[in-house]
Amino acid sequence: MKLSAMIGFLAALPSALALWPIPRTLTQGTSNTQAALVTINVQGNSSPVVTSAISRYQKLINGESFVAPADYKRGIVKTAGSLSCLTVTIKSADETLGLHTDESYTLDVPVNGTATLKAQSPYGVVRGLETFSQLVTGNGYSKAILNTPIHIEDSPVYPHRGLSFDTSRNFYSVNSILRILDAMAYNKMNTFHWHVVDAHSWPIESKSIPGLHQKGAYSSSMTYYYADVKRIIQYAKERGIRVIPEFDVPGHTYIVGQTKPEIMSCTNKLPNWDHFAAEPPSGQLNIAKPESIEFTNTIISEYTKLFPDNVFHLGGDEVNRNCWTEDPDVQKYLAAHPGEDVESLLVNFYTKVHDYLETTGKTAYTWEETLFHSKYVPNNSTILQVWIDQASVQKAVAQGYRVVSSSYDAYYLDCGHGAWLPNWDGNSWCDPFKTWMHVYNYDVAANITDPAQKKLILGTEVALWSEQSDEHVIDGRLWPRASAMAETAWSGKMDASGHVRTTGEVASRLHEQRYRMVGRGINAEPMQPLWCARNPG
Ligand code: CP6
Repeated sequence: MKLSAMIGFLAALPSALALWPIPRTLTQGTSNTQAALVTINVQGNSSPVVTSAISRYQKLINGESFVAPADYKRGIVKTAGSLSCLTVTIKSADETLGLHTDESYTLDVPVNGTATLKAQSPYGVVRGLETFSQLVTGNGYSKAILNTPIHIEDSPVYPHRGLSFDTSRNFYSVNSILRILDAMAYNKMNTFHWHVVDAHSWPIESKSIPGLHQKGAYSSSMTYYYADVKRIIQYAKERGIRVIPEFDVPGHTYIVGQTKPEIMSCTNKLPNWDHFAAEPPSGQLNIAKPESIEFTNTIISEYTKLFPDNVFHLGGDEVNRNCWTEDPDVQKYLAAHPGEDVESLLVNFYTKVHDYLETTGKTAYTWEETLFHSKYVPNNSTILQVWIDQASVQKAVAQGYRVVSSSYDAYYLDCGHGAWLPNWDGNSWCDPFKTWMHVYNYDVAANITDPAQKKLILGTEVALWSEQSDEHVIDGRLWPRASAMAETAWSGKMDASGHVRTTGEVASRLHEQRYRMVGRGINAEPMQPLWCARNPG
């Protein structure tokens, strides 16, 4: 084609909008608009998050090379107007991030002239700019927004759209974590639940007990120092993502014994580790010792200051009673204290550390076992993270708790990659692989009809346990399967007319989102042969 023939025309552009997650309401026209160079500016109030988002999306839009593959075969697209400017306005410059954060936005793209993005908060701007960037499509010569005029009103169905991420079993560089945060923002996810420590390593600097990272990190280069943590939190904030840290107690704590052996029970029992723990190496804080509570409170005191989010995760998963009933120190303690037993010790432990957390002004977040597998009754502001099954979601909301679901059957993205140490025989407890369709089909609200109980569902979190992943494989392990959850958590299961979206209906849109992520540097897995996209229908 001659250059002169291209003026006013764009070849091979898509005819359907490829937005992911799909906005709550969207109306579109039949024109197309050139968007070769769009300048984004703010009218009125601004904020550092808005400024940062604008410079990021300005670069992304101007550099956008995304070509929706579904349209490789489509013909010439005529443009009826052009867009040179996007004007952003916010009502409030409040940048605190939390469950209350207003992420809503309204976006108007006319056939010709100036587009407008209006939001209540800086984070609505972050979400709206992502949507705007997804509207811009290129063909290698030029860029356009199709199906103008467009009017979008959008806001999330659930306030908590997360990723649980384990940096203990294997280490992830800071850069790889930043890349995950980028990809989360591309999918409008807003919560990075950082399962930072576990039995295998303690990769985060501790200023109050330096032995923890000095002896517990895989190496000094595999350590998140305070400056690294602050960088991750700031980077996340600029993308509207909260960072909620987890310090898992009293189980999953073998590594603490490298520094504080005197507060441990059942450390590294071999060969019958599975009598004592869900996973080797075994080891739990000795709950008969007040020093275990002191240790935990020291950790809470230190890290509630480092992490600004008002929610703090205290773990509580997969506690094993044998670890304590067979511990000579625990036995000695119980013999000297008639009327007490392992259950009362555990209630005492949870009561003391949760009460201490409350004095810091933070809300407790905890795995479901803290409620269901102990006699402890968390106070009613506690958020429960469910992982076992849908019945747990129902039980938790029936008891009045706010809940986030990471149901392993739907959301454990580590599963299905072959057995490892505990199961070299090939019988992995974590199989099978969860396909994006399986992820998409999960409904966190299934079987919950009472509106008051429904309101207690804060959202969902995919989980990536890292026994068999590290930064070299993480992109494909997460994407596009986490994107599938992201849409169900932002857009909900149903469209405006009450129709439950099917995987068949959304597949091509997700496929395009996958190509968009690849274009932006995320090595997401392909969903099907490229041939399918070139031969739609
Ligand atoms: N580590 C921790 C894990 C798991 C949990 N907690 C886990 C359990 C079962 C499966 C996958 C992961 N590896 N700390 C459970 C919350 Cl199938």
